Amino acid sequence: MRLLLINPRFPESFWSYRWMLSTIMPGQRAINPPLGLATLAALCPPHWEVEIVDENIEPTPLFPEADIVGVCGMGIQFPRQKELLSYYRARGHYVVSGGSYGSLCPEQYKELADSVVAGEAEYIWRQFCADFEQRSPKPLYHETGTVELADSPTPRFDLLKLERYSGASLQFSRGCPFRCEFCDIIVMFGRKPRVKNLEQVGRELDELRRFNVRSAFFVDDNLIGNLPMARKLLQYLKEYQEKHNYWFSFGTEATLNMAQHEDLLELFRAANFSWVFIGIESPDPASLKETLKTQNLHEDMLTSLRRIYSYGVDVLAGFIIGFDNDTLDTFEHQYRFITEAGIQSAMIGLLTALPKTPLYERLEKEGRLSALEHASDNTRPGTNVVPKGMPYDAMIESYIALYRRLLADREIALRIKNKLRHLGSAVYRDGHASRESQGVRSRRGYAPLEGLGILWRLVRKGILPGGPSRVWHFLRSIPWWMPSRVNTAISDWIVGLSMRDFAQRRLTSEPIDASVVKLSVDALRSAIGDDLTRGKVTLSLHQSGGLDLAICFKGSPDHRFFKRAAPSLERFLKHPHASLTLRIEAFKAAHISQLQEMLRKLAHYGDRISIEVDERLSTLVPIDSSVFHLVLAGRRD
Ligand code: B12
Ligand code: SF4
Repeated sequence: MRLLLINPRFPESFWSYRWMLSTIMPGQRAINPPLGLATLAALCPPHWEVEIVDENIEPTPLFPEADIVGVCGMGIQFPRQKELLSYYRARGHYVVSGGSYGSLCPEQYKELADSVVAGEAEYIWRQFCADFEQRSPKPLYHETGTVELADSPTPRFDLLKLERYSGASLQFSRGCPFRCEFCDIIVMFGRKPRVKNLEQVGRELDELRRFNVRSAFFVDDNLIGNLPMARKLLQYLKEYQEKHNYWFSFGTEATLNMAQHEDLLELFRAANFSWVFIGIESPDPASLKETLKTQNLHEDMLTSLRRIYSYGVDVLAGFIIGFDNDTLDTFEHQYRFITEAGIQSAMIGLLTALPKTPLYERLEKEGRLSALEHASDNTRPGTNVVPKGMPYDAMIESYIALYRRLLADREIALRIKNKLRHLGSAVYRDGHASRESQGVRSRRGYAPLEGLGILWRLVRKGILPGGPSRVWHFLRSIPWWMPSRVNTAISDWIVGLSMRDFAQRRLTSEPIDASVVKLSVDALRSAIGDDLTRGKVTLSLHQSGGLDLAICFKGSPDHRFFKRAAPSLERFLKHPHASLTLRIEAFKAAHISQLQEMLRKLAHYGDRISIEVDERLSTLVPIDSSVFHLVLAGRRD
């Protein structure tokens, strides 16, 4: 049996870190690989041939040789997941849906997939495989109980192209004991954390070492959800690291109450956790109480954060604005907190109600869910929640303004300073051993030449283009006298500038300047005028939410078309609300390299470029669907 598993392309969101990946880390295409698919692959019968395609790092195959195509997806991927399911289904493949959103809302997939796999797959996927081999697969496999994680296999890391990601992931536990009102995790995985045994973890780490992975992310919902087991894990990891010369740098997600357990923090440090993602959500205790995030109320949150820092563990954090208790003043409170805490990677989102959560149910009863906005991305200037304490439009404006404010050069530098003041030494930070572990050779981090390359690209493509003011803030934020902290400051600049690039392009309410658009479209018309008059190419402009320019190749254009069109198209796409649709109905093989050259120039705007290639031409004109939105025509041969 041949199974193809696909992770659909993500639209850009906070965690895409697009600028960082495309500018500073050439070769890396995404932050993390799809661990769910690697786990699913390991659950298949051994005689099945399995392939994993992650459309975020490689194109999806248009004519795969597969009996079954399985497509996963978070809510944010749902539109692309639907396209992929319907394309492969129309081509005669048996299609199966699974993953995060399908686990939360299986009913959405009823018409889209031949079989819907909802929930943890360890038991039900094995059942599906057996049924499929017996030619009697069912339309729905729904895990309504929970899975013993001892029954979860070592993921098939060998099927992932790990070198194209910033790090790899593994999982120790599922579930979280808390009950935050907005959370879908406890709806999907329950409030009783379940864990793998330590031998399983050891096997997974051995596998990752085999693939030369140094940076590993425990994707647990809350690594310390089961405190006694978390202690055992950390002790185990500490010993593992000692035995393997501190091979790994770890990161994870955990709750802020980790700061209440100094023995635990010491273990985090000893096991070489360099960062932890924490849901801080709000500096306002009333908002935290409202959303039942009571685990953040043990003490002053800055004190907790600084204690975590003091163990050499950096903090990435999530923040939410839009609780009923929040007003427009909340934006100022959040700004002050994030700045004082020195949190560079601050994922700030507007309160969003995910289906099936207690928040969703409450707001539905109160008639406060807006049908206009979908709830899949928490980091966009919009939400499906009708706020109570402030007008919607003012909230959106303040949200955009908060990001802009936090991402000014001065602010990035200030946060670095505020953090470094409290950041203790890690066992290994940036290749420098702390006193306790002197003498043990560090094997993590970048080789000196690689590190220099990163710094060089940051300075050339990130710092210098910001002019003298950015250069000044950069220089004053680097603790040159503390070499072990220099890399932390450099990473924070990379993160800050990447978020800034994201916010500038994605978090904007800037109206389209019609005259600028007209200029670039007129320039395009005159550059390709001959092809237009000969009817080889048609051009039209449509206004909906933004502006879409549609170009259709009806005949083969002049070979100079592509070179001439590229500069005006680039100018047009500079506007964040502008998009381009290319429809290729006719094409000459001789023009492929010119088309590719034009697309290479436009790749930066790839997520706003849709390309539709007539099916007869799809092998002649290959389009990289990991860069552009490749429109998939769902036709049968
Ligand atoms: C790791 C992680 C990430 C990583 C890696 C993402 C990736 N490439 O997979 C990063 C940090 C990049 C990330 C980013 C985002 N994430 Co995220 N992420 C997670 C996290 C913590 C763990 C996912 C994981 O790997 N689990 C381990 C595997 C083994 O379990 P699993 O995925 O559940 O898979 C099981 C089953 O679902 C099933 N299965 C999985 N796939 C398939 C496919 C088929 C065909 C079948 C049959 C079965 C099946 O089998 C597996 C074994 O049981 C989850 C929380 C969670 N617990 O799910 C959030 C989560 C998935 N993320 C979420 C969100 C919102 C995002 C972002 C949009 C956030 C943002 N605003 O930027 C971005 C989008 C991605 C991007 N821009 O890159 C939401 C999704 C909400 C939803 N229900 O749709 C979650 C649930 C967190 C939350 N509650 O807020 N994320
Ligand atoms: S702490 Fe995090 S995972 Fe746990 S219930 Fe709250 S939001 Fe969900």
